[in-house]
Order: sequence, then C-alpha cells, then structure tokens
Amino acid sequence: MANLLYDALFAPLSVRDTRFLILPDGREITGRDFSTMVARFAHALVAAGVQPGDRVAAQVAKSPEALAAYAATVAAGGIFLPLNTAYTAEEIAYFLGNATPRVFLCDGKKAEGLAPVAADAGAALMVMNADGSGSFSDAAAGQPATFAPVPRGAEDLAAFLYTSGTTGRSKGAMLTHANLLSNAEVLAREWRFTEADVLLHALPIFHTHGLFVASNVVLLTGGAMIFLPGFDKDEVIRLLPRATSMMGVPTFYTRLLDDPRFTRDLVGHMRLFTSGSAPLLAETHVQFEDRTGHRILERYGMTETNMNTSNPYDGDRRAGTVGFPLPGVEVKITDPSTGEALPQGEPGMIEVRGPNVFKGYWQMPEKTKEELRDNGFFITGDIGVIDADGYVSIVGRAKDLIISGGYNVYPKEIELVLDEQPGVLESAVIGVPHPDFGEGVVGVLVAQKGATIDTAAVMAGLGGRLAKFKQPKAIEVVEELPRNTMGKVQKNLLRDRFKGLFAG
Ligand code: MCA
Ligand code: AMP
Repeated sequence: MANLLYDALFAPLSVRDTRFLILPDGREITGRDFSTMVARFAHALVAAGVQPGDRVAAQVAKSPEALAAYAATVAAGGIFLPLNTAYTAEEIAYFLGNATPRVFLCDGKKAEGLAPVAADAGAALMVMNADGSGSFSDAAAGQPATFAPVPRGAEDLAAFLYTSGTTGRSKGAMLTHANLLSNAEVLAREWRFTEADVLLHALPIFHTHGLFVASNVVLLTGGAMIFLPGFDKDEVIRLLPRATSMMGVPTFYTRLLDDPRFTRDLVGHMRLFTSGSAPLLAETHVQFEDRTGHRILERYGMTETNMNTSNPYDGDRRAGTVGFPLPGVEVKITDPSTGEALPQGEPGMIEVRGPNVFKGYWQMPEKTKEELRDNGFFITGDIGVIDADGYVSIVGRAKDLIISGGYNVYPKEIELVLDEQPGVLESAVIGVPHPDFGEGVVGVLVAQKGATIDTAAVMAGLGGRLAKFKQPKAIEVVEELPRNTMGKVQKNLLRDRFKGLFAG
C-alpha cells in the first residue's frame, strides 16, 4: 500500500532540481533539497518513537523546516497538529492534553515554559527555532537522506486542526488523507494551478488556509512558493513582481489597498488573487478591481471541511458571494430548527457533504453527532442563501463567532476569563466593524455591586491566559446587559450600540 497524501504531494519533490521555496533573503530551496530534509525529519520522528497514528504537535515559526515537519509527519504515518504561535502556555496545555502527541515541536525561546506542559501530556519536547535550528534538526542531521513512507490509505488521519466551539472548548477536527488530497485536487483544477505558478505565501501555516489550501495546491501541481514568515506589507509589495498568484485573508487586501505603491503596474502580470477565511466586503472587491484590474476570487471553507465553494475562475466573480459549490461538494440550505431543505432563495443553515468533510472531532463523539449528520452532511453554523444563478452568499452566522483578521475568536472562551477578573460580575464579548481586522473584539462588562472595574487590570489579567489576537481591542463597562424574556443576552443590541467604536 502507498501513502496517499505523501505520494501525491511530496514524493515528486525528490526528483525535482528546480526551486520549490523562494525565501525573502533570496535563498532558494529545490524540491530535492526539501525532500532530503523531509526524509531526515521523518527518521528523527521515528527515532523519537512516532508510530503510525501518533500525533506530532508543532508550535513553531513559519519556515521551510516547519513545512517539512508536516511532510515528515505524513511520511511517518503520523497525524500533524499545527498550533497558532500566539497561543499561551495555558492554551497549549489544553491542546497537548487533549491530543496527547508523541512529539511536540516548539521554539527554543518557549521551551522552558512549555517543558512541564509537554511532560504532563507525555510528549517529547523537541526544539525547532525560527531559523530551523534546535534539537529536532540536530536529531535529524545524521539520519539517512531517503525515507520509505509508511503506508497510509484514504481514510487514515493526516492532521488534527483545532477549532473552538460555542462552549469555549476547542475540538480537534480529524482530517484524512482523502479529505486533504481531494480538496487540493479540486482547487488546483478550479483555479488552474500549474508548475509555472509562483505563489506569494504570506499566510500562517498553522491553519487550513495557509497549510492546505495554499501549500497543498502548489505541492500537488509542482509550482513554487515565495515563502514569507508572515504578512509584511513592504515585503509583499517588494516580492509581488516575482509571483503569479497570491492567497489572502481580507485584511491582506485592505492593507495593500491602503498603500499607494500597490498599483495596477505592480500586479499587471499576476494571474490570480484569492480571498477567504472571513467575509471580503463587496466594496473591497470593487476597490481592488478599480485599482488593479483584477477581480479577487472569493471562496468559502472551514477547518472541518476544507473548501466548500468558490467563485469561478473563468466566469463572473461576484462581489459579496462565495461562488458555487466545488465539484464533488454538495451544498444545501436548511431550516436551522428542523434541518429540512428550504426552497431556493430562502436563507438558512449551510450544510455541506463531500469527500472534503472531516471524520469528526477527536474523542468527542457527542459533539460530532451534533454537527455531522448520519447522512454525511456537516452543519456549518453559517447562514447562507443560494441565488437563482447558483451563487452562494453567506448572510450571517448561527454560531457565536467573531472573525478577526481571519482568526476565529469564540466569545464564550473570552467571557469565561473576563468573568474571573476582579470586580467583574458578568461579561459579553462581541465583534464590531474594524477597519483593519474586519471585526474587532469588544469586551462588555458589568461591575459587581459596589465595585469599580479597572479596565487596565482586567486586560492585564488576560495576558498570559489568552492569545493576543483573542484579547478585546476595547473594553466597555455598562450598567447591565440587555436580555430577552428568556434571559439570553441580546448581543445584536450590544453590537448596534458599539458599532462605531473602531470607526475612522
Ligand atoms: C495580530 N493581532 C491581531 C490579529 N493578528 N489581533 C486581532 N486579530 C488578528 N487577526 C494582534 C497582534 O498581536 C498585535 O497586538 C496587534 O494585533 C497588531 O498586530 P499586527 O502587527 O498589525 O498584526 P500582524 O502580525 O500584521 O497580523 C495580522 C494578520 C494576521 C496578517 C492579518 O492576523 C494573519 O496572518 N491572519 C491570517 C489568519 C489566517 O490565516 N486565517 C485562516 C484560518 P499588539 O500590537 O497589541 O501586540 S483557516 C480558515 O479560516 C478557513 C478554513 C478558511 O476558510 O480559510
Ligand atoms: P475556521 O473554522 O477557522 O476554519 O473558520 C471557518 C469560518 O470562517 C466559516 O464557518 C465562515 O464563518 C468563515 N469563512 C470562511 N471563508 C469565508 C468567506 N469567504 N466569507 C465569509 N466567511 C467565511
């Protein structure tokens, strides 16, 4: 038996002497060199005890080595678990405790603080610094330059990506080889990727967008990536002339549009810009076309499902829509309370089914049952509508979720920590329009009787507990939270009241 994902994505690199990764300092890494690194890493993982089905967690800076750790885990038959570099030790403790990885890769600067966390979870901590150095590459250094991939089939797990829930507890979405490969194949075809492509890659690689949508598509089609450690506007503007395509979250595009150097001439040669992870405002789409002549291709996906819909490459890319269901993916709109399909044109719950849909949440069968129907349809929590031409639009969310700069923030998780702060009786966390991040997180607090809330102290209390991007960008203190007759906090009223907070 072969290793499905490895054979399709990584095996071709071993005979490729052309550049695969282009680094901002001008260095280039050929497919063959990358492949050798992957083989050595895979041997190092096996030497560390990784067996088929074991998890390998990584909270490391984006680098060629970090990407190779993903490939090596797949080669070794393991399950890759990438973690946001912004997560605190407290947050990491939850993920490691839940996923119980065999190996945990982390930055040397955090190793001391994370060592007890890894030990508690029974994981071997190995260091991978931003420049690739550390105990992991030391362990790999003497290893053989080739590795026979461990056989893995379509239904074997390749990755866990954690996604939060309305209860505040993160759930590990189990993604198979077939989930990842089928989606990469569809996207590569739909978006016309070829070996001539050079993708400007500025997304983080600990989420679906940067790791799977961007990297897997390029790997599958034999192209190259300009691999930036993160989104740096100056670097993007400097390197765009060398790229053919770019994938981004809306914040990338609004930041670029804010810069006079971002002109039609700069990007005249580009083939494709795609956007996703958060809603792209129709006005950004229009502004982008006015400035550059390019129509951003917007698509829609989720951690649990990879990509579900996409605007067409050749047809009309409609602003404010996320396009058509991808080939092989079924999308239906249902009544959120009954699950019955609604007539075309009526807004309701978006449900999706296809080879892209995950296998469930790790060790959470009840949560899986709540969201993944027996007939294979996944209940996304997004409210959408399909128009007469078949275009899907997302018009709301049935889940209490804020998307800030493409990162998901679950209010419940923040509220639980806010409620513990001195003087706080209760809290509600909302998202309101933010010029840079799309939505900005706001904490609305009610003081305990007779207490005065010191907002600076509250913010200090969140540091070290919640990743920076989850922390409120503003705190507001109110007399009481608006509630309906059932006692449920009416967040829509709060969003309305504070909608202008970040304006201007
Ligand atoms: C950084 N900060 C943020 C965010 N990012 N705050 C809120 N939301 C954020 N997204 C904090 C920083 O810690 C910093 O705090 C301050 O905000 C300003 O940082 P800045 O330097 O401006 O930010 P940055 O480093 O430039 O990052 C912004 C970013 C980044 C480039 C938009 O967040 C990013 O790369 N987002 C992409 C996320 C992504 O890939 N999502 C895909 C998920 P302070 O100054 O106070 O220290 S996958 C997905 O959703 C599905 C499957 C899909 O459909 O793709
Ligand atoms: P995540 O689980 O982090 O992958 O986030 C998935 C969520 O991001 C979806 O359920 C949507 O709410 C949102 N999302 C992704 N792409 C888009 C898009 N193009 N427009 C609007 N929302 C999007």
